[in-house]
Amino acid sequence: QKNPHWLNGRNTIVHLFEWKWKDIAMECEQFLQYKGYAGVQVSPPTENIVVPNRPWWERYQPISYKLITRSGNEEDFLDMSKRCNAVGIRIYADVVFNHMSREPVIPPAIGTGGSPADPANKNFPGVPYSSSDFHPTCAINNYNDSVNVRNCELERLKDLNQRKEYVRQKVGELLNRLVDLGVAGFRIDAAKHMWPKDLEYIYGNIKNLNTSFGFPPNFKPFIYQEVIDLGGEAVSRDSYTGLGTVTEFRYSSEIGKVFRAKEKLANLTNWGTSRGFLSSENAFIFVDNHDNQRGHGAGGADILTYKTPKQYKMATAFMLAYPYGITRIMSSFDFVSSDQGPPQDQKGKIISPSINSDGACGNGWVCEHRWRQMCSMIEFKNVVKDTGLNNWWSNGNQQISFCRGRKGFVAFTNFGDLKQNLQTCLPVGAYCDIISGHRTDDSKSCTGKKIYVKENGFAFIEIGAFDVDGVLAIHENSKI
Ligand code: ARE
Ligand code: CA
Repeated sequence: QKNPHWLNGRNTIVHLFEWKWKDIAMECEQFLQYKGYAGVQVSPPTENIVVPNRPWWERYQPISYKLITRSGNEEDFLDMSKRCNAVGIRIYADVVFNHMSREPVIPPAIGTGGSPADPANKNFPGVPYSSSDFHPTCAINNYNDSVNVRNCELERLKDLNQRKEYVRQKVGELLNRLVDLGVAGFRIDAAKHMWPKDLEYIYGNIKNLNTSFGFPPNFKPFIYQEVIDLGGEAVSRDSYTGLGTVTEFRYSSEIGKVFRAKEKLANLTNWGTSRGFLSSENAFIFVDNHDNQRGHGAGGADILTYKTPKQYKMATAFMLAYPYGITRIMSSFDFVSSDQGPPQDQKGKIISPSINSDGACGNGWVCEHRWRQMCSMIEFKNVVKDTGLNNWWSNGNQQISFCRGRKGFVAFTNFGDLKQNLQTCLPVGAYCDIISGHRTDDSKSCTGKKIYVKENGFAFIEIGAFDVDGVLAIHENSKI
């Protein structure tokens, strides 16, 4: 349950937040498979309440377990799963089973699949669930009380009782149907608000992955549990690492601080577990997620997002260059207000991303996963697989570099011009910097910076303080 089942030569999950299933299938076939990505996290596929103006967070208020949302229906989901798995891209479903929706501000409650519900009376005929399937109403108001956190309502969302056999059965049916549809694993929403022993029971009843989607027999679904734990609360991430991997929000918070220059890059010799993060095989890591990119989750103003592109690309490059954790990249729609939902037409249908001639997205989608710098570092991570980190250098302040075995080299400056002769650990020759450009198809020239590595592995590395990107990377496949 800690193995994300990535194919060889693939890494990183892209969260195609609010994308429609049809568009994800296209993106798998036309882009992700060629760039070395490993999988896609999809938005909650279960029927959710329709909230006026369609804020993004309506999808975290289930009305039923029917697979009908603005992203598509069950047939669309199966088509996406078949097409993505056929090109080696795994699908991870964001599943919300801590709770159902809250009573709507304007009754009646209606779901994206047309199902009625009466949340105020904890009645969800679309499942069906009735009030006996929920905890008694109380509000989560004390994160120092682990019972309050599990048995009361997050944001007044009706809190299911996963101790009940019937609830476990309905959740199990949902998860197993998604396995039938070819998913490789699950993001467990609000895992912190469910008892580990209930989750253990539920996970234990999920069937093995579906071999007709290319999974070997007896593979268990990959589990990554959303547990926000920056320390100082009653519920700890350590209660969940026995069941599956856990989102390491301290990573997201710390990496934002560092690349906002609130800390010296030179201090990054102390990273990973030595900085108090989870062990690498338990740590599901990201620079930002759909909550904290808009102030809904943990990490506050330190979180880096597409809105500060230079720092965001440096932080993402560092995350992908450094051998730690299971990595995810956020792919957003452009937003101004934190409640704003995805681009939609007058009838409330989600508008598909357009793909411009330069490969960037339009129609209000940011597509960070398509940015050259992100894709280059995904390739870098694939090239340096199974190497360690060696030859760390720093100027004692905001300039660092390191090697990955003898296969890759990366350098950063977060202040001032970097102009140094540095050990790249690579064999002698000329290499293209994959951040400022790329190697041409004929492997004969570079569209960006060119680096000459001498016999002794040293090269003159230059990153101007005001270059577009504050990072430079070369690897054995960017040699000309
Ligand atoms: C929305 C409105 C609320 C309204 C509610 C019901 O914003 O005002 O009362 O609807 O109508 C998302 C949004 C919420 C939204 C919810 C339901 O973020 O704003 O409520 O959908 O529509 C805690 C949980 C953590 C959770 C975060 C948001 O521990 O699990 O809060 N994150 C997941 C998802 C969210 C989603 C939900 C859960 C609900 O990623 O997208 O909410 O399904 C400290 C604590 C953390 C706490 C954090 C933020 O860091 O340690 O535990 O996270 O504060 O409160
Ligand atoms: Ca709960």
